[in-house]
Amino acid sequence: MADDPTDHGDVLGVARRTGDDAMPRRLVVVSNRLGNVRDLSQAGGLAVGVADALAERGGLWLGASSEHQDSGADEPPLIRMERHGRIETAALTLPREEYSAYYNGYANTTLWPLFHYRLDLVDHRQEFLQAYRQINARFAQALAGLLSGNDDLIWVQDYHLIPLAAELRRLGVRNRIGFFLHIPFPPPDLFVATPDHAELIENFLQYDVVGFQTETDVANFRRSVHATNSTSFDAAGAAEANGRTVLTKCFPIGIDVDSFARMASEAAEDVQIDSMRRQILGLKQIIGVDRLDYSKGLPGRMQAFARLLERHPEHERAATYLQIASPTREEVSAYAEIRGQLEATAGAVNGRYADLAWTPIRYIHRAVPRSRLAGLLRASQVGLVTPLRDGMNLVAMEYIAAQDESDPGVLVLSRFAGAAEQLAESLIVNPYSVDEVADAMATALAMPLNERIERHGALLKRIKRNDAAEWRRSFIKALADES
Ligand code: ADQ
Repeated sequence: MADDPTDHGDVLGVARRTGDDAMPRRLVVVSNRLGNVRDLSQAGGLAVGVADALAERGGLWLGASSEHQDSGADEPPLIRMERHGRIETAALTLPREEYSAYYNGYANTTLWPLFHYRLDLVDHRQEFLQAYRQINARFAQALAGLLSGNDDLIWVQDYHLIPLAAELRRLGVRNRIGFFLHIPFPPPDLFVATPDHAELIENFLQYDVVGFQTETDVANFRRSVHATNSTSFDAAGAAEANGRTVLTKCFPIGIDVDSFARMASEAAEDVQIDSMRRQILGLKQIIGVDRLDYSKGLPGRMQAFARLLERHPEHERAATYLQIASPTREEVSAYAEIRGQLEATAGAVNGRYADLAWTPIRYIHRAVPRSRLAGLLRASQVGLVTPLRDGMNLVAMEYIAAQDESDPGVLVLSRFAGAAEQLAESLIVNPYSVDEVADAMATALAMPLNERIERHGALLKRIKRNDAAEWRRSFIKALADES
């Protein structure tokens, strides 16, 4: 995508045809927050994928407004409508405290850690659950009034909105409703540890299609449904529930490979200067790009870099590690803790190894414009993606897309990222083993050109086949029941 915020004709203005029918059914996407459709240059994969799906068919995008109501929770939500080319957006203004208990509370202190296998961080509070139910009911009420008929296809995004279909059904909505979970689904033994598991499963079963990132997540979900209420799935992944057939399936999300590759090859001047400086000094760069989230395994990654220097001292003053971590969910206490831990680890490693000419770890705690990010990924010889658990991880794919095909870098990838299911030619590591990650970095830094080209070629082919367009087409096809 073009970096110029005024240039959004590609995404918003042009009616790209899906080729399947002349009058596609209207698509209605619902997500917790609306992407900034005026400037998608700052948006990650999800916002771009959703905007492209809407631009292709035309449609409506409903999400919470960044402005909140201060007064009584009984006021009906205000809806602000805007049109951007073929996309209509509806921004819901919701009560501030209730929104916080739903978003910081149930979504990010109950569901996020639970679904990332972190029972130790889960906080169950009745007021969080109440707010979660209430905000979903408000979304449903608003959406019911915006539907143009039974033909609209409703596509709900992510864990914030699991009860939305149940709320819509209660209001008499009979449309096809699909749900896509962007994060992992835990195994049944972990899932049933939440007191609300039966309610969550009932809510999932109100959809027509429930999509996941990986086959592991699909299997975990089906087993959890069975463990909760004995419902079984047939060979095609369908089950009968509430008088409706629910299809469960894996739809791996991807990126727009060509546009990211284009951005990477048009790197900003300061990125080029930085990379020339490193070339002159003979320094190789290892890069990590993440939201600052405990699921991303960042402290372990920094420890692994320190271990690389211990076990492979030839990389002292020859390798540098750049970590870009954007601030996120700062109101949630576990996020403040991870930030402190990371700053302390970076400081300790630099304190031990740095000298006047070499800073081992460069740590940037802010969001970076996507075009610059693409350039930095291209200028790095190793991409380090080592989450402890991740739904997919788009940075892994962005790293591959950004590389120079004639001299590509090497991806080191956690086996616990959903992306590992398809990116087998990367160096797959166990992020809980500091030694293993350190050794993989050493292998990547020393890998000969022919092996790098071979691995990269295979990975590039894979991410082109499973790209963002394929993700949205296959989901919408299942949702429209066109298969
Ligand atoms: P996230 O947990 O946000 O997404 P990820 O898939 O890596 O994780 O997507 C992050 C996006 O934000 C990428 O496009 C990345 O480039 C961008 N980004 C990250 N740090 C940035 C920074 N400092 N500056 C600018 N941009 C930055 C959730 C799930 C994932 C799943 C996605 C999509 O947790 O597992 O892959 O949704 O489904």
